[in-house]
Amino acid sequence: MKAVYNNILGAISEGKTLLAVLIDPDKMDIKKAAVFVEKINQSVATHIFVGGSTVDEYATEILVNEIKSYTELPIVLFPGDVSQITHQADALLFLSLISGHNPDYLIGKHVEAVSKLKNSDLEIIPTGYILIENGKETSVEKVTKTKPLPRENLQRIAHTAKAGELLGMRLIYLEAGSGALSPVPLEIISFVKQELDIPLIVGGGIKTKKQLDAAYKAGADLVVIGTAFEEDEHFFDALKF
Ligand code: 1GP
Repeated sequence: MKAVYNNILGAISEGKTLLAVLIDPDKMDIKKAAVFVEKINQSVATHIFVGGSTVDEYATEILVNEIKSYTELPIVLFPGDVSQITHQADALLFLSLISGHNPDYLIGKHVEAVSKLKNSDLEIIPTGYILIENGKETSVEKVTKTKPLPRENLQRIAHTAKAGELLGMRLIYLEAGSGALSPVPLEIISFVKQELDIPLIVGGGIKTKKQLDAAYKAGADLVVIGTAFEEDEHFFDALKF
């Protein structure tokens, strides 16, 4: 057991920032996983997240098993659907899409997941997932049929995050969407951070070291990057200490 959540809290209390590399099973060629994971091992990354909006059944489990044999980093599921839950990972972000009003993503999918979860050793981390408008429709919007929160309504975004915390969620994830044209604005990150007493995850559209550092400075405790690594593995070198 890796005690993923407590380790996140511990790292934050020591003033550390965390970085998750997101691997989408739908995009990762399993034959290339070993080399890719080795790059992650050599980088500043602290976590591997696995998930995608649309993934073939069993693809997640096959990929997680493969990744596990090459790394000691915690593997955290960031599932787009119940079918992506596998006991082979260390932890599961049990996501509630609290920026939207689709009951399937607020409780329906969770009920569906129980038969998979009740006898599992997966560490389950309830996570409030908040989609922020970024100028183009994201695949999360399409799949979940929800609207993101408008960027300019800072108060609403912050109160949504706080409501998630008050409902018992252990993490809040601000999401601009995979491959977003621009990341979550820094003022939104700092505004939300001021409201929260739980760790803040930020992801979507972060493609440079400058953007990564700015997200941390604004208050992100853990940043998630997928596309930038998929498109150019040299980005790992850019992030060296
Ligand atoms: C997507 O937040 C993650 O859910 C990461 O986004 O692929 O744009 O890095 P990118």
